[in-house]
Amino acid sequence: MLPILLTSLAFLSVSVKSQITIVVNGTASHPIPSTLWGQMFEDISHSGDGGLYAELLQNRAFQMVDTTDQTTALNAWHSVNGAQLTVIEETVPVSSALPNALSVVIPSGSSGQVGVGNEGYFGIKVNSSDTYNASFFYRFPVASSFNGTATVGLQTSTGEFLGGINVTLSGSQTSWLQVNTTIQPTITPDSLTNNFTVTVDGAELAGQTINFAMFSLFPPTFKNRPNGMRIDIAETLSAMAPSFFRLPGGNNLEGQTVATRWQWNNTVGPLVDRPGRVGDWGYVNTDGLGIFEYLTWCEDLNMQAIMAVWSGFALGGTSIAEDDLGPYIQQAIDQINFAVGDPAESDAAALRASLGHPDPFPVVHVEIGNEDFFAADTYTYRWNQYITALQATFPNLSFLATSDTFNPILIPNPAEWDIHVYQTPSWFAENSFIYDGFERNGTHYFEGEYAAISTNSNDLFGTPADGRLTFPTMESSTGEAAFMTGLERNSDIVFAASYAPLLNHVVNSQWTPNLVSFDSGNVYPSTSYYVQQLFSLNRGDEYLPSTLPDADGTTFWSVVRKTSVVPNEIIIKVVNTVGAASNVTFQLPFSIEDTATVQLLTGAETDSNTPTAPSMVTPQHSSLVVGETFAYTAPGFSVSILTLITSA
Ligand code: LX5
Repeated sequence: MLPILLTSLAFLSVSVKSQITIVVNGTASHPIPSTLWGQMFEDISHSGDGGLYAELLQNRAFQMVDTTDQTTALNAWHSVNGAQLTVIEETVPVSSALPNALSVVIPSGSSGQVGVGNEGYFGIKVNSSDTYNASFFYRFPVASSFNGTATVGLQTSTGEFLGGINVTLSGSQTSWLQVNTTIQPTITPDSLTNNFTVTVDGAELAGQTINFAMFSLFPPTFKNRPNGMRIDIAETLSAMAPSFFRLPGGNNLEGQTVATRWQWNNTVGPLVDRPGRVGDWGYVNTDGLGIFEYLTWCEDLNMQAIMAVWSGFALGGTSIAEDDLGPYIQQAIDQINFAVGDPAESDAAALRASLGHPDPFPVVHVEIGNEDFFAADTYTYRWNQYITALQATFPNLSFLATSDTFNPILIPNPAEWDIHVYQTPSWFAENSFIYDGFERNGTHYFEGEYAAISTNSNDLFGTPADGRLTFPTMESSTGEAAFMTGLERNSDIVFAASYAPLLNHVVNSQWTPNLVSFDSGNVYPSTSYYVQQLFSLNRGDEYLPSTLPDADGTTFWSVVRKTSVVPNEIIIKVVNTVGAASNVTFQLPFSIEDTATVQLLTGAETDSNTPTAPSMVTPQHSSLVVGETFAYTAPGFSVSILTLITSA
């Protein structure tokens, strides 16, 4: 009977699950760069203003608004109890950077609290355990004998008072005066629909006008930094242990016009001196999150900055002519000097020192532009001029080109390239070997932006309809993970990689999917966030070659050794990009302890973390009995991190 039984069992094993045997090599092929996993940032979908940057008031200084269009100029502001609001071009502006002010007329016959309210960035989270720092500038354009108070507070959208404080206002104050105070709410409302208000006694001030400028409201910030970051988003990003932070963009570096490009020197110093700019994603950037805040953030998370400089091309199509690049290259030199220069040698570096940071910031890689394949014809001379000047001025820095690799040919030949790809999940799995074929000629690569952005069945690039994702799914996240095993295998030439975009406000987004979504009170890490986090928190110092995955297959893996711990750890990442489980057997050339830890992210193809199901898919921890040869079943649509301990 036995032969028949064995035959039938053998049949069963073949038809049910494929068996992949993976032989691991004990000799490392190359060290893995410490910068491999990091984050790409730009102010898109309110990633900065209304997101990571903790300012709670939207349109806080009426920057870049057209006073002939009051509806837009008053965006996020509303009248309280009949006050007449007008955004005006002030005859006596609070600063040359902020020409506009809010004129508040208290109508004759007013009574009760009258004034202004701000709804925040699509809501304001109010927490009675938090103390809020509020400020504004005011002046009476016509002096009056008024001596009284204004109430600075937080209210629900239905007018329930959540907390506030009275501050002194004087009618004799005809020049600008800044008021700084704190608000300690006594109530934590369930709703995020709350308002910041500044009101006065309508009867006392009936018929009078007060001008306001540069409002601001901050909750507690990450590391309690003034003008700092929103704690919950900052902590979510920090929990990825990123090694670099690309800033300030992406498209948002470039401007639609030369005049609206991002300019480092407009983003530094007192907030009242920052004009802001019309960003590239449909909203005004306050530039309260400026170069100093960006670079301080990098230090706070122990990250290198991959900092971009404007490269002479604006997205509206303008390239600066070859003979006119000088001032823009000088601005780039000043920007880099602000970050890393010697205060004794450079005014920009001296400015950094004057802000309390005499030492250089951690900048090693500087990117010349963004996606300059859109203007490849002029990038040839723009690259040549920028790199010639910058390399001579900063010989210790590395510079990245952003056009298509080797097309056009750039002189001098770039040592580093920033490559971007947005594709389908299957594209990422099918192209996990893309770097295996790259020549090893000393050139290094930054996979600066990548994400699976649609389904396979309705992909962006084919038919039928556009299957664009709103949030990552386990299909898209495992496609990215398959690609990342390739990046890790090729980390001898890939020195950095980052998913993009990093953040989006779910109420106002210009791009989906994103790594981390949020609203004004909650953060929603996606399935792709957990993939990025699993790779970043489970790094090795050196890569161990193994049996290569089938480039056309559906199961992918990478094996790294962590030599920075004793005993060394062997970290195996196994990715299954389809719904059927995948059986793998590992054969190791060294002895290991008999129990390994497993971190498993798995779910159904369309499983997704969303505001209504924020933790549908999160990493689960378990253990696995292992040996020099051991089997593992990778569930459908999964990323598994197997951590083994070597033994003597
Ligand atoms: C992409 C590429 C989304 C943006 C660009 C970045 O991350 O800002 O660098 O925009 S795109 O695809 O419209 O050009």
